[in-house]
Amino acid sequence: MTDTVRIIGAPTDYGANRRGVDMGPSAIRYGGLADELGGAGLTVVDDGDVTAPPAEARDPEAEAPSEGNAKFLRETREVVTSLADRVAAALDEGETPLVLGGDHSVAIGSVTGSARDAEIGLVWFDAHGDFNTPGTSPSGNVHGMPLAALLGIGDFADTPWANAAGLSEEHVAIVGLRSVDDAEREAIHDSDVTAYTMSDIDERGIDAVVDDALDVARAAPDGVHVSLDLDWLDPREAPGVGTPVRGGVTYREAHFALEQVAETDALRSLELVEVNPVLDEHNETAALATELAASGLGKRIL
Ligand code: EXY
Ligand code: MN
Ligand code: MN
Ligand code: MN
Repeated sequence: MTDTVRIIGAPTDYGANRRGVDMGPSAIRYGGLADELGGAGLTVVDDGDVTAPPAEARDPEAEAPSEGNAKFLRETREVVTSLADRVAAALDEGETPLVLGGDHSVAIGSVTGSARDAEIGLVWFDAHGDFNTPGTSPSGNVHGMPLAALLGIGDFADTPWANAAGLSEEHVAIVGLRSVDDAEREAIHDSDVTAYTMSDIDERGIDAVVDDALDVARAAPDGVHVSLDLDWLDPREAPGVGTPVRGGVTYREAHFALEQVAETDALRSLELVEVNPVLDEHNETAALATELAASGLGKRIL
């Protein structure tokens, strides 16, 4: 990665089941992001936010499922298209994009932009598989679908807006799973994605699992995008998320994992998603996100 980090906010809640995650970029900035990154010796440029009108400002028809069983897919498509352009432009400038969500559907834009004209790997830290499609989703919430969209799984096949050209299943690793729907389980098994559950972390330790995940992603020649869903952490550490699941990684495990990311020197782009300040306690999840970003981007204690 380069020493200049470009912050790009993607303030959406179209893909989530709980309102408030659209305030994530503000909360993370307010939580001290620039200071944390500056303290890590990085040059920080803040690109502001991509345009994402609040759900209330959209066509009331959009409240209903807009495409199949996927809510706000149209609106999500608009946001991820402009986000992808911003991410690709930052990379063209030799900068490291840091995307702030927003719900996890924004990853469709981050990864598509990062994979433009490049063959990249992906590490997806998450409690959830995010492997549903409009046809399998129990909720219709697109934040449960971005990995399937990026890989063109099921009804996402042949949707160029969502199918990241420079991303192959064999270069994707999911880490920390503990909430997976039946159809997602089947789709993950049918894919060439490598998936590690919390049990794998219990059994082997965070070091071995994250090392292996990074090896999977680093097999791609042009670097690694890291997508960090804050619900990867245990809700005791990260209460400000819309879909908390007990039994996640600890504060120290999360930091160690992000330090491993930095150590590989393969990071191409990073995103922090699903911080919901309405559900948070004194902005602590947002502040945690800033600390984890600094670790992933190379902060050293000594
Ligand atoms: N699997 C469930 C669904 O598809 O509705 C829950 C998804 C939650 C996704 C969160 C953000 O990672
Ligand atoms: Mn997610
Ligand atoms: Mn999640
Ligand atoms: Mn190691």
